[in-house]
Amino acid sequence: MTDKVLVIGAGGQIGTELLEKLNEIHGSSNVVAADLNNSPAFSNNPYEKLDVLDKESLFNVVKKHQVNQVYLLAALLSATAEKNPLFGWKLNMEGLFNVLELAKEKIIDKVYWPSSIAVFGPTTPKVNTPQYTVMEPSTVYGISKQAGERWCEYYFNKYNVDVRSIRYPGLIGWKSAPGGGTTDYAVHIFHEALKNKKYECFLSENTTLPMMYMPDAIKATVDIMHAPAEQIKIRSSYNLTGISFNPKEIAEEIKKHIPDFSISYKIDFRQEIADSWPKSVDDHEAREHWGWAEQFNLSDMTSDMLLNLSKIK
Ligand code: NAD
Ligand code: AKB
Repeated sequence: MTDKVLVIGAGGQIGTELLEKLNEIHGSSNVVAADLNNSPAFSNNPYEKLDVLDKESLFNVVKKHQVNQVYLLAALLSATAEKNPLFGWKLNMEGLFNVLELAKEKIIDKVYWPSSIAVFGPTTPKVNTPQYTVMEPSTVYGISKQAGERWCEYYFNKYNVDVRSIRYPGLIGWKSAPGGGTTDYAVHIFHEALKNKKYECFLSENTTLPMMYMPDAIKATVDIMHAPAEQIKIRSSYNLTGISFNPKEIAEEIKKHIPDFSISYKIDFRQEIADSWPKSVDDHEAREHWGWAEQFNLSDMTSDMLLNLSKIK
């Protein structure tokens, strides 16, 4: 049977790029893009205007297109959720429940839902953070992701729901804009370097965080979704790592291409969020269970970002 895939939140930073890859795999007519608003990124796909909080409309879209797999990307990210905690909790949790319930009722048979390094908190070991460790997130976003992970595992154990998840680090890509996270600086810095040769960073120079280039994140996403079910041994969410760096290090890397680029610092509320997250994570379970391996290091990513952004600027 041909898979019919629904991507909810398809117009966001990840959805825009994931859609391209899913179109290659399934054919664009089998990939339905859903979001609050239409986007040129969906021009090849069937589009549904959908609020994931509207359970009935979600059900109708799934039935109309005979969807059997859902990628749920709609969420408030860390910085945005801190500004609106109750709505952040509502969207991130109720959206997930609405999709998990469809899988529980066997209306769909597979779910992808991303978690984040935000599940970790100030009491978590910061270097090479293990898969299983102290998790006391201090942001509403992190609390919602940690609760979401627990519910994913619960639905798998109790209802045999085939739900798969990755704890993405901060993602960096040139095809789409970031959506309100703490790691967004690592995308903005490239745009500003090409446009103005300078960047004012909202995190301090030594704030090291786990990061990943978007092609690696998209590869991980489709790999975990296409792995045989028995290889997915963790049904909460997998640690996943690509590169760890801080603003000073990425600025140095950009200077190799744009020698007169300069960075300055004006710290804001996102520093506290970043300080609560790991510097690096240990992802050996993902590597062993379903063969995860990243392709891009900091130098490869920087060259590729600057090359592609300079073509479209
Ligand atoms: P984004 O903010 O760029 O995109 C989210 C999309 O969801 C937007 O297009 C938005 O319009 C849509 N949306 C919002 N509310 C909706 C609703 N009620 N119904 C339908 N659509 C709605 O986010 P992203 O960066 O693409 O992240 C996608 C997922 O990946 C989120 O769960 C996020 O927590 C997770 N994640 C992202 C990163 C990252 O660095 N981008 C890192 C870790 C985890
Ligand atoms: C954010 O900064 O909120 C996201 C994330 C790491 O979850 N990029």
